[in-house]
Amino acid sequence: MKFPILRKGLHYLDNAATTQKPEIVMDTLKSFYENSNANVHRGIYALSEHATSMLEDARETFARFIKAHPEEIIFTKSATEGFNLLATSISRSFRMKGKNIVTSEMEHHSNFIPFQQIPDAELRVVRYSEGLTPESFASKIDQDTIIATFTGMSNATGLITPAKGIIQALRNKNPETIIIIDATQLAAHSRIDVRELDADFLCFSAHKVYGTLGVGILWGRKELLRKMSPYLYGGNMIDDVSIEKTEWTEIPYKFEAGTIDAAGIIASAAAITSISENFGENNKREESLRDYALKRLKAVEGLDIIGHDGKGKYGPIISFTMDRIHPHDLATVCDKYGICIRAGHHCAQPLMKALGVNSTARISLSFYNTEEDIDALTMAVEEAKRILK
Ligand code: ALA
Repeated sequence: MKFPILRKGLHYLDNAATTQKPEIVMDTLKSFYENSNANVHRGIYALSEHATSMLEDARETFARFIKAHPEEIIFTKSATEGFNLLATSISRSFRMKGKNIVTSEMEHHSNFIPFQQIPDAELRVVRYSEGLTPESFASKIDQDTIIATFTGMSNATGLITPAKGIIQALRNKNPETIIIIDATQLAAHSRIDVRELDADFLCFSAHKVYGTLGVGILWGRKELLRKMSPYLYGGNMIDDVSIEKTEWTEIPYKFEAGTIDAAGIIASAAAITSISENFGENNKREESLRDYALKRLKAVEGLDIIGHDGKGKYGPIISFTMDRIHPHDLATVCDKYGICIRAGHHCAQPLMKALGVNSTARISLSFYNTEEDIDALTMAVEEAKRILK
């Protein structure tokens, strides 16, 4: 796979923010707009039917990627929109008064705020210090828990939650609870089988699995999706509209109001097909790069790594702080050497508060990274110490 942007001298270590795109993504986008562009599910002419069939093939590709049925795949504009869709649609469809919602302190804001903002329901939060374990989740849930939502992998620290065990514990205590998984980070680094996982909903974004910006994937159990009210109202999601009332069309289209980014979805599906070929080997490479990075960073005096301490599993994301150096200053020094790292609160302020920091520096690795990228980072970290301390 070729990644044109990865020219010599660029050390891209911010893959949790977005991954770089293989050539096939740009080629597919160009070809779609040159040869196949028409609005999908609307035209009764060959060009539109061709674009529609390409879109539905892409839906099948995403379904295969997580072992789901195509009709359970809803395209949104981001994982964030997926969580907002769920929070809004669930509260439009089920009684929320007297109910509670369980989540964790480790969530990205996109999987926290939409549920925090639901009126009438109590928010119960599993604290980071309790450990994100089946037991800690089970201790928060009761017969009134309507939603439990948590991440499969922290975007801020790389900690992987024992999602299957947590889901089993939740199901044992309340089989009716709607379980949502944030797979935004997990999707690029771990094979997902939604049936085996046994959640009800799962969201991720295409741009973090080598697809285009502006495409989100929401998987949901069809029985639940059929019961739920739409999130956005508009074109292409109705059966019949009259002045008195509107009847919705079937899933998944009921949740896809408006013109969707067919070109981006089709190009993102091409990325998924391409990465699926060597998925397991790529994940192993990411693990070995993570171990190399941990070894190099642990050797830097004054650098504190968050987690990666033998307790729990971690993906290829490493967050760290440095004695008397602000993460933003560190990121600026790194940038001078063409090293892209993220610095900040990573849209996970409750977690930052639990860790007792305002921000961290973070590297996040992809299989296309190299040991040289990590060597460049350690050199820049030492340079930052020399300049800034
Ligand atoms: N959620 C993305 C990140 O963690 C943007 O960087």
